[in-house]
Amino acid sequence: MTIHLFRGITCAAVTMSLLSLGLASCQSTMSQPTVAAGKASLPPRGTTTELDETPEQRNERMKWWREAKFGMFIHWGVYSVPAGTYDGKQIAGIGEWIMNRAKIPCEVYQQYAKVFNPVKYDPDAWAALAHEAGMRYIVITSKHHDGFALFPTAASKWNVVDATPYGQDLIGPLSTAARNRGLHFGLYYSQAQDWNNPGGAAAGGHWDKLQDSKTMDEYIDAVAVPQVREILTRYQPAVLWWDTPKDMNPERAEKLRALLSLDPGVITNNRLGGGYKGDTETPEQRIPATGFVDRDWETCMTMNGTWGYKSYDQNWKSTEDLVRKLCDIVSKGGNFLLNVGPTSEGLIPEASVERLKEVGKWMKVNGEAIYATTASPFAKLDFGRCTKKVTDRGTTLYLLVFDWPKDGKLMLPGLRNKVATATLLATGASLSTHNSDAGVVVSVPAEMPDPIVTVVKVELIGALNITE
Ligand code: JFZ
Repeated sequence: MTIHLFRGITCAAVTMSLLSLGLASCQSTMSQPTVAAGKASLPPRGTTTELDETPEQRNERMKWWREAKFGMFIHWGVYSVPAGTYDGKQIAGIGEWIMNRAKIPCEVYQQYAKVFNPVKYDPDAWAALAHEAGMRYIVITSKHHDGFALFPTAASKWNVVDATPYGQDLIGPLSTAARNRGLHFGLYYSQAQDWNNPGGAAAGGHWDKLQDSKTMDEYIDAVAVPQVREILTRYQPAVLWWDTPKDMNPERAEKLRALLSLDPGVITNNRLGGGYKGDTETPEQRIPATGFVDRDWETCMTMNGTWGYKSYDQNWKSTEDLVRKLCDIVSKGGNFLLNVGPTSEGLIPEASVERLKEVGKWMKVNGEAIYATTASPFAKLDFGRCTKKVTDRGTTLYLLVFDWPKDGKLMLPGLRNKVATATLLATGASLSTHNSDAGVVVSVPAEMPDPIVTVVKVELIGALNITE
């Protein structure tokens, strides 16, 4: 029996045995089956893309996201109240998992909502900060694994309006503020794990009998489906970021996927489960060695060691590290979704604010080398990374220099094009170049002008020509 996959790949035997286990998935390595022979009851597979889009329509839908390159992830919820400490003990691991890690009973955890009162929340200040950092989109947790909805919902009382003294929608005002700043606005939604709404999945299994008082299918029908319908219709997010498909299956996933038509153009990630691939790969806390073939991708990462706020995590990455990570990711064709974890008062930690402003200073000068660029044409460069822009007129390379050359020469190995102009992007100062047997050599000043990353812009004549 053969299963035909998208892009003409087949993976018959493996998929078949997984299907019979109810675990249909060739997840990480291959595309998903459209129709499994003899399994007519399976729902149709694929994203909205794979089902009813031409490649041109898909390119059009993905355009803003591919050009944006840099976004802000926001993990915010009731877990910012314990902020990493429960029962007098610092709980190891990421802050938003504290309920699961410490096996806090639902009734106890729900008390935190009674003191979740983010009176200092200023959605316009958050949007302004993202904008100042050079970010082009925001993705915020509308509901994380603790099941707490940051928006009003008819599907559960466990939400900001019904369960907190603050009593107001947190999502709508940020959606408005982001759009007013010209940012795209996306929502994260934990569709599978939900530790407070009965029947939701829990990594490691349930620890409170309330969690077992309904089935997962009841949870999907009573909570996840209505809430996803609410957020898609009310906020029309540009991104819907699913997470941890624990215990998802094709039937459950299809109920959620079917809602995407409520929000035309929405971009989804690969974490819905049930065999759906979505639009984007989501390497987490790491930058892949190379990009993905034929897949859009986005690295999400924390600035310290946690997504949700932990009062005592001061393990911050440096500005230089963050800028270089952005350069590394973009040179491989990906996007960078960089996280902040606001406090229960509604403040983004000062260490994050400082770094984002510094990243923004670099982006203001060098953003041209980041936005709307595509991946480096070179397998390896001794000095750092590279991005490119290809137009009808020619090709522009942006050399992202991490290690300033001692001999004053940047080598572009195997490059055969003539160079029209080479300049320091920051100042426009022109640089001399020559073509050697080994490739193009760009001569640079003795001192590194920008120790974070110095960008050299190289405009080439004609179509890119690289031979090793
Ligand atoms: C998930 C969440 O559990 C976590 O709290 C946070 O929201 C993060 C962005 O996403 O954690 C994951 C999800 C996927 C992987 C690892 C951690 N993964 O694919 O390796």
